[in-house]
Formats: sequence, C-alpha cells, structure tokens
Amino acid sequence: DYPDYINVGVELTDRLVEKGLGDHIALIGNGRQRTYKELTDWTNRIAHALVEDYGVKPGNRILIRSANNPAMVACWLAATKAGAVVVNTMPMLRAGELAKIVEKAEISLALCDTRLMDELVACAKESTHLKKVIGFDGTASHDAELDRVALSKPVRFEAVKTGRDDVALLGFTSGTTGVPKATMHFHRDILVIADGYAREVLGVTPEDVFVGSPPLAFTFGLGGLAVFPLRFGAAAALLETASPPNLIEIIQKYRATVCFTAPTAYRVMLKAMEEGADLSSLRAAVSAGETLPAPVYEEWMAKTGKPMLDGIGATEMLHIFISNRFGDSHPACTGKPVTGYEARIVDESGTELKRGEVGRLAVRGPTGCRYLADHRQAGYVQNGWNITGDAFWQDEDGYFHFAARNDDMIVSAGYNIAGPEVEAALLSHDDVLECAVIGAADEERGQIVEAHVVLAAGVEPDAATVKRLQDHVKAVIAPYKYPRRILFTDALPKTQTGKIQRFRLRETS
Ligand code: 3SK
Repeated sequence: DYPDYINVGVELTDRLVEKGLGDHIALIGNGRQRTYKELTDWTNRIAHALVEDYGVKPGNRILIRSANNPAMVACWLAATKAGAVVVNTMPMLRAGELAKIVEKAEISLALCDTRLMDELVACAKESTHLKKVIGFDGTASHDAELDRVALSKPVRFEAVKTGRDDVALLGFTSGTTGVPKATMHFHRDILVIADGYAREVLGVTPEDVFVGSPPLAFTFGLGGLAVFPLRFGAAAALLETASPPNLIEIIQKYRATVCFTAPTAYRVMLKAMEEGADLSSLRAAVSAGETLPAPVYEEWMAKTGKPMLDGIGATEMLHIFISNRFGDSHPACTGKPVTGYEARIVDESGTELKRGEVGRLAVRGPTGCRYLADHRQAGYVQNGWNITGDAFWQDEDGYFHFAARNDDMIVSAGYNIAGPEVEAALLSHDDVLECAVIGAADEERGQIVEAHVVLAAGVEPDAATVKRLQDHVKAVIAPYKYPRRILFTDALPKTQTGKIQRFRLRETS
C-alpha cells in the first residue's frame, strides 16, 4: 500500500535524511563520496534550476545522457522531484539512435555529461523536438552550465506532488526489430521493485555497499545500482569503469556487499579469485540479463560458499520478477516469482501448459508493460498477462527454468542486441550487398554477434574488409553491438518468398 501522492525523488533522498541517515554515505563516484544529506541538497538545487531557469513543468520529458556516476543519479532524482518524466540513455548511443528516442518520446530538453555532448548536439541539430541540451559535469569542477546554475540555488525544494500512478520513467528497449519501444513506469512502480525484490530477495540494509556494471539507462542497472541502495539507506559505488577487471578492484576497495552484473563478468571474477582476488566482502552476487550457465553457478558456490542469485527481469516489467533466493537456489534454474508476481507457462493461444512443457513465460503483478503509443502493446499484454517472449518450463516443484530466447535478440555479455539493427548498420556500407546477423554461442560472452555477409562485386573478402565493416558498425550504432565475427558467403539461405532463413545460419554456426 502506498499513499496517493508519492514523489520517488523525495523517497530516495529527503526521506532517508528524515529517517536519521543524513550522515550515511549514499553515493561514491565522480572522485568523492556524498552523504544522504549532501545528495538531498544537491538534487534540490538541480530541481530549482530545472524549474526556474529551464522552465521544466510537471509531465515534461527529460533525456539524461551519461555514464554511470553520481551526477547522473542526481540529475535523475532532481528531474523527478520537478515532476518530469525521465529517459535515461546509454553513453555509447550515437546521434541516430538518440534521434529515435527523442522523436518517440518527444523530448525537448536534455541533460548531458559535458564529455558526451557531440552526438547529442548532432541529434539536436536534426531534431524538430529537442531544443536545449544542458551540460553537467559530475567531476564537481562546477564549470558546466547546470552545475554552475544549481550551485546558487537553495538546498530546500518543494517537490511536485506527483500521484503514485503518474509516469516517472520511460525505459527504452530496442526489442527484436531494433525499432525502440518506450516502457512507462509510475512513481509507485519504482518503489515496488525495491520493496519486493530488493527487500524480500536481497534483504538490503543501510550497511550494504552496491556495485555493478549494468548501465543506469537499463532498468536492471537503475534498480540494482540506484533504487535498491537508496531506498534502504545503503551506499552505491557508481564508477564509470565498473566492468571487469576493474569491478574486482572496486569490490575490494569499497568492501562491496552486493554486486549486480552478468555471468560474463562473474567468469572473470572466478578467474581472478584463482590469482588471489579477495571478494569475501560480497554477500550477494546477482546475475541477470543473460542465462547463468550451471558451471559458473557451481564454481561460484564452491569458491565463495554462497549462491549466485540468478533471476529474470524485463524492461517492460521494470525489474526482476522471478528469482532464486538465499537458501533456495539451484543451478540452471531461474527460481520462483518474487512476492506479488504470478508466473505461468502458456501456449500461443494463452492456455496454460502442464508442468514440464516448454512454452511462453507469462507474468503479472504490481508492475507491467505499458508501451508509449505502440501497437506492440497488444502483443505483449494478453488477458492481463505480460508475455515475455522467453521460452521457459516449470518443474513439479514450481521452479521456473529457461529454455530459449526470442530468436532475433542476441544477448552478448549482458547486452541485448537486436540483430536487425546490426544488419541495417552493415547494409549502410557500400561494400555490403546483403547480410544476416545472428547470435552465435560463445564461451566468454554467452553469445556473440555473428554477421553473414554477401559482399558487393569486386570487394575482397579479407581481414581488411572485416575490419572496415566492424569499424563502420561501431561508428553508426553503439560500439558494443558490432559483429565480432564476420563470415563472407556467396548467398544467404532464403525461403521461396525471399525471406532470409536465419535459423539455418544458426544451425550451422
Ligand atoms: O534481463 C533483462 O532484460 C532485465 C531488464 C530489466 C530489469 C532486469 C533485467 C534482468
């Protein structure tokens, strides 16, 4: 039960000060540590600036572009206090990708780390919506415009009285087609994921220190690295370099207790442990975003004596809705629904299947899919159930097990990559006549992006062409999406109607 009016920006800052945690460390990063009192004052100052200097009104949508750092969190919370609807975006996105988000969400104002301005300014030049990009600099030099303006503002701010079911956040997901969808989440939803998963599964306390690698722009990261610690007065170390092997150093330096990352990073940590890395401070290792291979789970258990907590979430559902628990966790098993959620396995018509049968995973609960103006809503929510697109089965004891993913989505080292988007990037190069992109199994990254390419006449199928095409993809879309393997072929397998048969490429890869 939540009150009728909640502002999640207040709930994650001022409320902790009221509870006596004002002197407790909230965020570490940008070269310093900030207490809950400092974070509260900081967000209030920025909120004043947004309302008084930039004319932000309740319901306005604001895009934030930054790497994971405290300044990004402060901007998010400040914009939320001002009643805005926030769209957090990944630092790697290029102008073209940002443009799709800006146009879809009709964004007129953006807050951007000054180190990342170029692509957003390029996007603004072409946009009919985006009018103003304000720079902020989390390094506390106060040279950036937003920092300078905010510094002169009072530390008290009367937050907008938002309803619990007012939209607070738009989480973008590219889906399988590469055409981005925006998922709307209420102020209440953001508290629900903390009061459900983080309280029930993780048992977060103010003594916890959170670290991890997922971007805050991905709701997995926003929950795991901002909402969960801040809801319970814990600390989060938000370091831009928080991917392996740096993640290990960060865990050791801050004696981190909770880690959010993907199996690829845990593999690196397991190797580092053999070379003496001390990860004994960790009490919870959360794995999601890609399937956790049983050997990684088992080796972690053997080396730490603690289970790795595998779970499944979705941007549509905001966060994890099925998870293993301490004391009830198993290899090659995703666990049971988080309190408040129900899950079942259904066939194409929505009929529930028997235990042991593989089908579509359907879920319902306190959060759910609400796409912004998107015809795909009717496909995702059917008869009140969210149909996730993942194939699962449920065993006799009620545990859920992963079977397969929606075919066109590639999951590489925790990143969801839409094959068609990579294809479009490759096809924009003159050397490419045709191509098909699939996910190929990879020991290190779970899957890698593999492109099958038919070259234009006269182009040499050599290493220089591979490099040229990879560089091109990195320049057109976020670099993490580039095809790590490119195979040249004379023709792609096709149906009689001319549709590329990607499944045949998957069979042989
Ligand atoms: O795996 C995902 O796609 C996900 C998305 C949002 C929140 C949490 C997770 C694991």
